[in-house]
Amino acid sequence: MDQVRVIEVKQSIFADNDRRAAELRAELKEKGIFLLNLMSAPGSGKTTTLRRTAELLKGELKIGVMEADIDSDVDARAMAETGVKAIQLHTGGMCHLDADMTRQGLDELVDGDVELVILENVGNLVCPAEFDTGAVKNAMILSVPEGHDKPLKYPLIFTVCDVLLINKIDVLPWFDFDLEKVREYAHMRNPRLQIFPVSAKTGEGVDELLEVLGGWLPEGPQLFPDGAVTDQPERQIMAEIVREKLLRELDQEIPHGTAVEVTQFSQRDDTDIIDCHVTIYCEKASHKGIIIGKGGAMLKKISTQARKDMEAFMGAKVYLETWVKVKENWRDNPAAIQNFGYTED
Ligand SMILES: Nc1nc2c(ncn2[C@@H]2O[C@H](COP(=O)(O)OP(=O)(O)OP(=O)(O)O)[C@@H](O)[C@H]2O)c(=O)[nH]1
Ligand SMILES: [Mg+2]
Repeated sequence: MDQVRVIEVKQSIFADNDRRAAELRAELKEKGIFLLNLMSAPGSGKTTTLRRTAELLKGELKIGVMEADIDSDVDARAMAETGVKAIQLHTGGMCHLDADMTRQGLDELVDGDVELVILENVGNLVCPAEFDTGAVKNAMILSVPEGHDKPLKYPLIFTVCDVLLINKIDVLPWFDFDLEKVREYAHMRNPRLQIFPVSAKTGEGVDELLEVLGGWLPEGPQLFPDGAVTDQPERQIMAEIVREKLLRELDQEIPHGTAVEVTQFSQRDDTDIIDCHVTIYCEKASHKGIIIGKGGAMLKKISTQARKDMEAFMGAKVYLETWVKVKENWRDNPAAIQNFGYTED
């Protein structure tokens, strides 16, 4: 894309930014637009994280991104490459965005078909934290090379955020960065802060972040009656998805003898999130160990792959919990076979 729109935003002449931010938040709620404000020091990985998020979510959600900077359109161009709507906001030298500046950007970006807007605030750990933008949630990134002492030195930004991403964990081996210490210091500032170690470069940890984001978004269309259990065919398809992943990963080690039972499949009240609980049955304790894998790695891999397919099939966020149990000789037991949804042929 050759052109991205650059909007020169003007700081509010009104002193009461908090009130104007609250008004903007209420208007966005009415329109069904979720605004997320992302803050961090320069270079900690905001744009890289947003690019990865946009790639993963763009088929599911209508996303818009506002890139704020004192100059250049580098970030908006990078975002536009992912195919999401992106505009660049120039702050005229200001090191933050206020609610009116955010509103000016939204007026240019939103033309009625955006559900999630992410604002990449100007890169620094001080000024952006002092101005409410009108966002529903605030997230921040601290990257490994910046050091684990930052919650001690820049307290406010950790206090106003809902989520902290510890980015660039792929370079942890080369830095004296202590994940436990940063958790401790950040929670001293804000005990409610949700903390996610991620690598925007490799994608590690990004799924967990997307789950939180999905939980925040306004209600989508109701998929089932509240708390209701869905039709059997959908449960069966969920079981088949898990079984397919099992076979793909472990066909050599466990050729036969696994069954998959969906023990819960329901929609959470007032959300479009589906809770899906699955038990994988195998015939031997040694098979259970193989399915779970070293440190749970194999089960995590299977569950992650299955969850993605389930979400694509259902068009909704799925919280998948998976257990593995040994049920010796279940294939000789007709009741068990029927219970797992298999026919005896
Ligand atoms: N190793 C590693 N590098 C990363 C990661 N995320 C981002 N980077 C690199 O860090 C540099 C800065 O990333 P950006 O995404 O531009 O950071 P930013 O926070 O948007 O920067 P500003 O917009 O300038 O404030 C780039 O060279 C990225 O490739 C990561 O997870 N691991
Ligand atoms: Mg950037």
